[in-house]
Order: sequence, then structure tokens, then C-alpha cells
Amino acid sequence: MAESKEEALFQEKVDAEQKIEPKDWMPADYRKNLIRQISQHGHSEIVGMLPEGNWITRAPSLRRKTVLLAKVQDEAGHGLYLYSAAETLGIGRDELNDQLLTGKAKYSSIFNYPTITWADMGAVGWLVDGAAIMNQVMLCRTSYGPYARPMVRICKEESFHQRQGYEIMNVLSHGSPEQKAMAQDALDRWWWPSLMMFGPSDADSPHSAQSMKWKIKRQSNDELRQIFIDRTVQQAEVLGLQIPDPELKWNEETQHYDWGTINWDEFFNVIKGNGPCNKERLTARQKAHADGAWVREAALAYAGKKAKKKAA
Ligand code: BYC
Repeated sequence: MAESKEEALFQEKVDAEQKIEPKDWMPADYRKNLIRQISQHGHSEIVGMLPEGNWITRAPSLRRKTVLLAKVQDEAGHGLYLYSAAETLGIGRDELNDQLLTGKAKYSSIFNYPTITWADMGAVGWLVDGAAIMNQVMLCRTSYGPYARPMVRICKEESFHQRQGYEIMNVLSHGSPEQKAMAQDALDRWWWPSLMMFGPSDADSPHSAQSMKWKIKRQSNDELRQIFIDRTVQQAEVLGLQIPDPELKWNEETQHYDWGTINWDEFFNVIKGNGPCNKERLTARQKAHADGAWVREAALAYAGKKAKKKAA
């Protein structure tokens, strides 16, 4: 189909690195694709609080507890910035929430895995937040202004999260043999799911081509995954831990690590709703929403009372 004049102007603006703002003309599919990505990103932040929230009461010291609590609160803040960014595209908060609670909208596959030991808090911070930053730094330059701007702060906070996770791993991996084994076990369980966070390989990514053209995405799923692997292997070496991939090997020619094969059946199964914790995560969000009904009702009643007073 031929490009309309508006579409051509829009693309020119994107190519010239000018930000698209809420009141600007935009193709309907640009709007739709952004609502999909930003809302799923927001849902990931909100659901992402659950695996770590699980450890707040059991953190091994007061210091660890306060740091973890602050991290989980940061994720809630990220979710709210992202929902606000999605709202600028014309979708309401209730609808966004409904899409999450009914399972219509996705959230990151990674949060459907259980956090079974304290070392998982280290591995999640190090690997999950590490992968999240790798993907989100490019989003600071995404073409839609209200998505790009909050990403700057989000990335700064994610960077602190990644370091707190790495520090936990550093302490455990240089601690007693039992602690080191716990750190290795967490790395074994979180490595492959972390690589899946970047999404399907470029050849199997239906949204990538258009999202790259519109500069919603600035780097491809495979490109980011490779940079993440290259950086993380060196960090694992400092910890003295073994990445659970026998095919991992430095390639002099490409100047990158070669690595094994992701279990894509597992990935697609998790995003279809059949991962180890999908049901548990959705049930927790549904319960939180139901438990918060009285707050919404009270806020509405208060707003109504205030409006009445103003009118009188
Ligand atoms: N999990 O064409 P593709 C965090 C879906 S949380 C689930 O490549 P796209 C944190 C994809 O949605 C950070 N689904 O898609 C919080 C699509 O399905 P639909 C989360 C996935 O959008 C708490 C289909 O597969 N980060 O930082 O071009 C504690 C085809 O994929 C996944 C973001 O959300 C997945 N991993 O690229 C700690 C970043 N991968 O929608 C940390 C923003 C793919 O057609 N999002 N799918 O039904 C993005 O950058 C992109 O959306 C993605 C996927 C790279 C994730």
C-alpha cells in the first residue's frame, strides 16, 4: 500500500531523530504497537515485584531488607511511569489493568520462574536487572517522547539494582562452600531464562522490523542478547562461577562469545501462560486488585464529595 503524505512526513520526522509527542499525528499501527509494548513493559515491572517481594520478610539482615524493599518500590514506580506513558496514547488505566488481570496482555517471561533461595535475589538483580538495562538503555532513545523520557530515570535505578544483585552474588560466591554452591545453583537456574528476556530470535520476531523502522526499538533482540552475554561472562569469571553452557567459547574472529541454543519451546510455553509460576503471579495480582477495591471506592466517594462541595 502506498504511503500517505502524513505517513511520509511522520517517517521523515522519525528519521531526523525528532521525538513524536502525544498530540502529533501518528500511524494507527504505531500507536497500537506502542500501547502493546509500553503496557507490557509496565505489567512486567508490576508483576516483577512478586518474585522479589517474596524475600523481603526473609532477607538475612536489616541492611539487605531495606535495600530489597527500596528496589521493589522502585519497580512499582517504573510501572506507574510506564502506565502513564501508555495513557498518553489514549488508553485508560482500567483497560490496561484489565488486560493484565484477564491474561490478555503479556508481561516478561522471566517473572514466571520461582525465587527459591536467597541467592536468587542476587541472580535476579545481577542477571534479570542486567538484561533489563541492556534492553532499556536503547529505549532512552526510542522515538516516542513520553516513553523515552522516563526510561532515563528507570535505567539509572536499574543500574543500582543490578549492582545490588551482583554484590549479593559476590558475597555468596566468596563465602562458605555452601554459600558458593547456592550462588552457582541460582546462576544455573536463571541464566537461560535471562537470555529469553530479549525475546525471540530476530528471524522469529514479528514486531521487530516495523519497530526498528519507527525507531521504537533501536537494537535487535539478538544484538542485545549477544552484548549481554559478552559482558556477563566476564562478570561470572570475577565471581568464580560457571555459566551453565558447555558451548560457551570466545570467538577470535567475531570478537564475541559463541554460545549454545535457547530452549525456545520453553520460552513460547511460558509466554503462553504455562510457565512454573504464571498462575500464581496472575492470582496474586487479581487478589491485590480485589483487596484494593475499597481504596478505589473511597477515593471515588471522596472525589465526588469534593466536587459536590465545589458546585455548591
Ligand atoms: N516475555 O516480536 P517480538 C524489569 C512477546 S522488567 C514475554 O520480538 P517486541 C524488571 C512479545 O511481546 C523489563 N513476552 O516483540 C522488573 C510479542 O508478543 P505480542 C521488561 C515476550 O515487542 C522487576 C511476541 O513475543 N522489559 O526491568 O518487538 C524486577 C513476539 O516478540 C518476551 C521490557 O518490557 C518476553 N521476554 O520485542 C526486575 C522492555 N519477548 O505482544 C526487573 C520493553 C517477546 O505480539 N519491551 N515477547 O503478543 C521490549 O523491548 C520488547 O517488547 C521486547 C520484545 C524486546 C521484550
